[in-house]
Amino acid sequence: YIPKENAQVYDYLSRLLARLDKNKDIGVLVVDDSRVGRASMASLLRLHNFQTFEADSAQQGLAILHERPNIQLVVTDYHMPDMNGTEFVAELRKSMTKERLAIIGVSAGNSSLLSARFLKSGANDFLHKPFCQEEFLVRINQNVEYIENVEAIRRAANSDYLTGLPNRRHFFYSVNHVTRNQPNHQVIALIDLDHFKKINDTYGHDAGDKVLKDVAKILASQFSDVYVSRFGGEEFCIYLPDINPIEAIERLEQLRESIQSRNIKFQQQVLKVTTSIGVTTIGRKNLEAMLATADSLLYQAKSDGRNRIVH
Ligand code: GH3
Ligand code: MG
Ligand code: MG
Ligand code: MG
Repeated sequence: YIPKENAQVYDYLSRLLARLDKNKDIGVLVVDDSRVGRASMASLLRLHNFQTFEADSAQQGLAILHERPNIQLVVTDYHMPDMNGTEFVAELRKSMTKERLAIIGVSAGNSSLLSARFLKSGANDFLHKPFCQEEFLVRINQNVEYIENVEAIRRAANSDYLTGLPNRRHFFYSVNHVTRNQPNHQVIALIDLDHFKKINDTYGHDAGDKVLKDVAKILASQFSDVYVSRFGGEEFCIYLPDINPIEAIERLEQLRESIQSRNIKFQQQVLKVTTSIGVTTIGRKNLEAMLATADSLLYQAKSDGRNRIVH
């Protein structure tokens, strides 16, 4: 129980604690040739629970970034012996975008020109030295939140809201990358729930949603090593690169059985569902052609009586 007058304080503290908890997984790299400058920034960051890394040169900074994929933010000095701050930023931007890695330039001196140069070379933000702790941390937080927000938007854009599976757009994007490398064998399976409309009509739309979520869970757990997508409505797609077609059919047969035997709990009821699956096992074709074949085989599975695989 929290008294009303304390609710605001409580709200503030819980947000702060949540922030600190997130920060422990976020790496921040401090690049500065001055040991004192580095240490003061790193200790402030540690106070806020960030995982900190320190480099005394741009080269060392590049090496650390290479090894630590959890680094989301770089704070870099300008004057350094091997490479100056803006050259360092330009180098980083060759492989990492502003949305993946935030960079804050820091330097003393007559630096309104310097801040412009930092931003032009690809930095997200700039701080004049000396700065107060408050400003430093506010900028750090703002940039970390920017990265997190972009990541959240990216995740939302790539996944299906109901099931959490990758959506059709994301599926095409990632599978097209793989098919370009022309794997020797590739298998596409189109999976469609049987008489799904009846479930909606009999038990309601929420029951239908629960069925879709349960089926998605089975798919995600049995095919976590390959590409799975909710393709639309009650249709799912699996792409298996470099797999023996016989093995692929065996795995899909297991899937069909798992779905058939699943007791889907909705409120006080137990629902059952089956699936029809169309599978193309002919490799070295483009994705659209494989999908078209799988689709016609799925259609055949339906007309042959459903709850079966046709390949
Ligand atoms: P068939 O065995 O021939 O595939 O029959 P079916 O009833 O499964 O196929 P049909 O295409 O006639 O119906 C699909 C239904 O799926 C119609 C649509 O309302 C429902 N549906 C699509 N998306 C959703 C969803 O997100 N939630 C729910 N609850 N229903 C959905
Ligand atoms: Mg320096
Ligand atoms: Mg259907
Ligand atoms: Mg359908």
